[in-house]
Amino acid sequence: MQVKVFEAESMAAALKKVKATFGPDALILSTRTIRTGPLGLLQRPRIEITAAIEEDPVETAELYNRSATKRPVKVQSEKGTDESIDYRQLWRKRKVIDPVESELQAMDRQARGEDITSLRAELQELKAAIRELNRPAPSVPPQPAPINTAEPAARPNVKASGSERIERLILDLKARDLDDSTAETLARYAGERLNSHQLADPNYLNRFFLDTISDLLRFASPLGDGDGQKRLALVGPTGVGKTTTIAKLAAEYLRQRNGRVALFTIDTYRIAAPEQLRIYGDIMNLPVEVIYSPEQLRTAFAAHSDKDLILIDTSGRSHHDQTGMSELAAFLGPDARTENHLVLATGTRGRDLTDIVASFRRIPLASLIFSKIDETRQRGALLDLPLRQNLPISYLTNGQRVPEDILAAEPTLVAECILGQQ
Ligand SMILES: Nc1nc2c(ncn2[C@@H]2O[C@H](COP(=O)(O)OP(=O)(O)OP(=O)(O)O)[C@@H](O)[C@H]2O)c(=O)[nH]1
Ligand SMILES: [Mg+2]
Repeated sequence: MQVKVFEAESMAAALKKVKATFGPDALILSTRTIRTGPLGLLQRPRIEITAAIEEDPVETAELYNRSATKRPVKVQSEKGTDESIDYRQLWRKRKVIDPVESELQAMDRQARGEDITSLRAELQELKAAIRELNRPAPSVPPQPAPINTAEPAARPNVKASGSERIERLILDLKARDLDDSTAETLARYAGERLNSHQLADPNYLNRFFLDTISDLLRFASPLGDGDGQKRLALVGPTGVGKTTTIAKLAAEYLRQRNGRVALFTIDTYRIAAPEQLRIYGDIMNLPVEVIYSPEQLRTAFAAHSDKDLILIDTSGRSHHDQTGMSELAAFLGPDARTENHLVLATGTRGRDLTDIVASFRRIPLASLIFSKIDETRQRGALLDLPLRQNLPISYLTNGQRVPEDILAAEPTLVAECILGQQ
């Protein structure tokens, strides 16, 4: 990755320099206003942008510059002949491996055919048991167990299960970051349903947990559902990847179907925020509306009534910021008829996640998007939080690349992520 600092007299001029050097794949890492020289504050402020790129900057910048003129771009087709397409088409033609499809192909269907379906009838019971454990969090966070002192026999509640295998299973599930009570419920469930041979067989056990976890969760696929205009808003704490995920979703939608898309942002909190979305809008040739008030949002919806999909970016809000939450509710309350997806960084601590969801419930929440799954192996929240909050998962994001690093949430994939097999 190359990182470079760009400086100019205005945000627009600085962004132009970033685009010219790094092209459309540039990542805007930070922006700030600087004053230099002996006169300090009296100097005219300049804008500094720190940007980064992972690919060949010359090639991408050249491609972008040519597309910005709206003239057809010459690209080498897969057959080796030249063909003229516009940038929007080029974007759609990017080869994106469907992770779910390739995952399904890779699965051992034979093995999955084994008959554990009778166990699924019991899952409602298990769901209820896990929800039952949704007690208010203790005021003092539990201390993590010191490494290597987790002697199963020393744990009285574990002893009650009466099986060393179950004890080990509980520890194993906890090591995968599952909440204590969820780990114990799942392990006991396995203990009740499986015979000793099955419990001793790691492959069988693995398949059992994959299927059990898959069946416990609910999934939503907002881009694929329903007729009529879709209005998807991404909300969440600061820096979790909302804007990047908006760009990924727009690209994914354009790749899948020939729909009309507009990008809105109500993130006018920081000077560079609308610019970040504008860059993505430029790249995909999509209209971008910067919205300053709930009234303007209504007007913009009316102006874009011809669009199939409107993606709405919002500013990151600390869940402690009650004023910010009220502002958000004024934009995205039930009247706005938006589907609000809460984006959460997967590595966030469990108690914080619970507090964040509680705060964002000021607006109607349709589903959860777990971002940055590539940054942590501690992914128990993918199971605990949706179960306890009774919310479906719609997407996972697994990197900074736009549009590639997004996965539609799908049962096996999510279960594998939770069990650390992805
Ligand atoms: N590793 C990793 N980084 C990501 C992912 N999604 C986004 N990022 C990075 O996280 C940083 C913040 O992303 P943004 O999309 O600007 O986050 P945001 O939620 O819009 O941030 P605010 O608008 O400031 O609240 C950027 O550097 C992104 O490239 C992901 O799935 N994995
Ligand atoms: Mg943002």
